[in-house]
Amino acid sequence: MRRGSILQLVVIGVIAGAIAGAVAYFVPWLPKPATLEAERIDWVFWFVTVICIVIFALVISVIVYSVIKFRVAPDDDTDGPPIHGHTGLEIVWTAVPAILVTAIGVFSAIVLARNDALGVNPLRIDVYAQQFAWSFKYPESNGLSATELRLPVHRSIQLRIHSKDVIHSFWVPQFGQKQDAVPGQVTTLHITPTRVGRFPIKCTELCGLGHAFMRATAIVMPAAEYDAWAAKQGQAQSTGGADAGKAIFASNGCAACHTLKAAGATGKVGPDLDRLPAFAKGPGKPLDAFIRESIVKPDAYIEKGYPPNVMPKTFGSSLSSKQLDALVRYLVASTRGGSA
Ligand code: HEC
Ligand SMILES: [Cu+2]
Repeated sequence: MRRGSILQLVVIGVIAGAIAGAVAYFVPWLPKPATLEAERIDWVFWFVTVICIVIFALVISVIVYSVIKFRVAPDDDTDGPPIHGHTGLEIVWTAVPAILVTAIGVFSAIVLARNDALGVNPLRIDVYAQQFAWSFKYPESNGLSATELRLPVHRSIQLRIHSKDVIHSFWVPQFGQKQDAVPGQVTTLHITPTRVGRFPIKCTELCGLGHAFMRATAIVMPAAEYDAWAAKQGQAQSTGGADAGKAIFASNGCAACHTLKAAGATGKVGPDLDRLPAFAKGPGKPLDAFIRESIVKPDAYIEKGYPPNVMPKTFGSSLSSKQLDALVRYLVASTRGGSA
């Protein structure tokens, strides 16, 4: 082959590689990682991407060069010369991909093994998925329950994922991994958050009509702040006193949908809870029994003018019976006071 032809091949290849490289690098295909595990996964992506770009450049240069160089004249109807295989070339194009694919496999296996390895003193948190809401329980903080996932930064965390009904999937794009929530089985996901911030939690397995709304928020906090929060909330929720109900109300998202003066809540999606004593007359139940049923089985009685299937059905399982007692007591006390 002439030196001029090789130079042309190289120039075409470099241009194709530069364009593909720019598309890979400058388009924000993936969110900025927020865990060590996501950073490692990003390295795997880059390793594979670079290999692909090199091969792409090689193929494009040969194609473009051939299309230009070996183009037949419009009136040329003759057959091309008969060509037999080229053993050397065949060995190369079999061996090189075999090596590359093996390298990708080894790289991925190393990343998987390291990502799954729990660090020292891992924090274990239970994640509950249920049509169509997430809830979280912190066994190390007195069974503290919440509807936002608070996490300390730079700590090895094992999420134990449960489903109460159908298959869901836990996904925080910035954490880089998805994990199915399978009924009757506990799946795990290991993460080590690397930066403080708020990240969306999405269900990424079509699980029914409300699937698109099955969202929650992960909040990565400085370690000291997390410890303070967990200690305070865990303590408050487990005392069973007046503060317990208030703390449970605050950390389980009730305020987003309900108005309750005592809690400073102004949500408008569901009924105004300050009017619970009047609402209880609807089904004709004692106030505490009515409140308990409304929380555990929201669809047992639907308040007129409010939508069914909106209030999460998870509280019956995500709150311990002690927490539920405290919450009911709190609502009874604060609404009786307000309406008397
Ligand atoms: C996503 C919005 C949402 C959240 C979060 C939510 N609720 Fe509700 N809630 C509703 C809606 C809508 C209704 C009315 C439909 C019904 O009766 O099920 C309702 C009904 C109720 C009722 C019965 C009121 C009545 O008059 O029938 C109670 C009590 C209640 N919620 C308490 C709570 C508590 C306590 C929490 C937090 C642990 C909570 N809710 C969280 C939306 C929500
Ligand atoms: Cu789901």
